[in-house]
Amino acid sequence: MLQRCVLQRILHRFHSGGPEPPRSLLYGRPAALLCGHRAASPRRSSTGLPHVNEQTLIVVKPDGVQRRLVGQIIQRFEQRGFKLVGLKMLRVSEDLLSQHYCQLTSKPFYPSLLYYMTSAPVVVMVWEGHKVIQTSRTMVGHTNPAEAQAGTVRGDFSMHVSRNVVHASDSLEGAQREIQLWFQGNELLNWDCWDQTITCEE
Ligand code: IDP
Ligand code: MG
Repeated sequence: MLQRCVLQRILHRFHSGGPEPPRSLLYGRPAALLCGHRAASPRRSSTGLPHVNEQTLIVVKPDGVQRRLVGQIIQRFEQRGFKLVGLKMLRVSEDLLSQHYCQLTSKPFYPSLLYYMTSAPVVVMVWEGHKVIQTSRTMVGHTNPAEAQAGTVRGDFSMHVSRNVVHASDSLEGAQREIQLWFQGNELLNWDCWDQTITCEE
């Protein structure tokens, strides 16, 4: 009930063209975006909701960037309700990539994977939300696009395992390790989505 009242006040202010709602209206806290070093999970966001702030690493691989799929991939995570807390484009070094794929170094395809991933820019992101790691893996689909379900990123946009468009962390430990590998703490933004109480139960 209290949530409904708060939402009605916010919506009323939006529709009446008023100023943006301060966070104090929503959460009884100061209106500010907070920066700082963050662990992937578990931790509390500034909303105090511990269960919605799991984080995962998503990388749009070189084929995804070259095929201009970045926007469509971001859109899928946004429309699902997840919150973007980190985003950058870079040409990844062999050093970083070898750490990222440290479990695959003995695989026969590893040299070509390394070459391909370092051959052109990637877009790397950290997404946050309730069960984001598991949900992202489902959204991304099977490693081999030939086996990926239609409706998944790989099932919709790719056909070969060596060019499967996107990376998603596969576990909590993996996500924590990968986020720390790709991002400095101050590159992640701790901010509150005003729709958080609509997309997730407190
Ligand atoms: P994942 O990306 O679904 O987590 P992993 O087994 O961790 O799959 O493999 C990492 C990446 O290595 C894959 O996304 C894919 O780009 C590449 N890869 C995996 N298996 C093969 C293969 O058999 N041939 C070529 N590339 C592969
Ligand atoms: Mg993997």
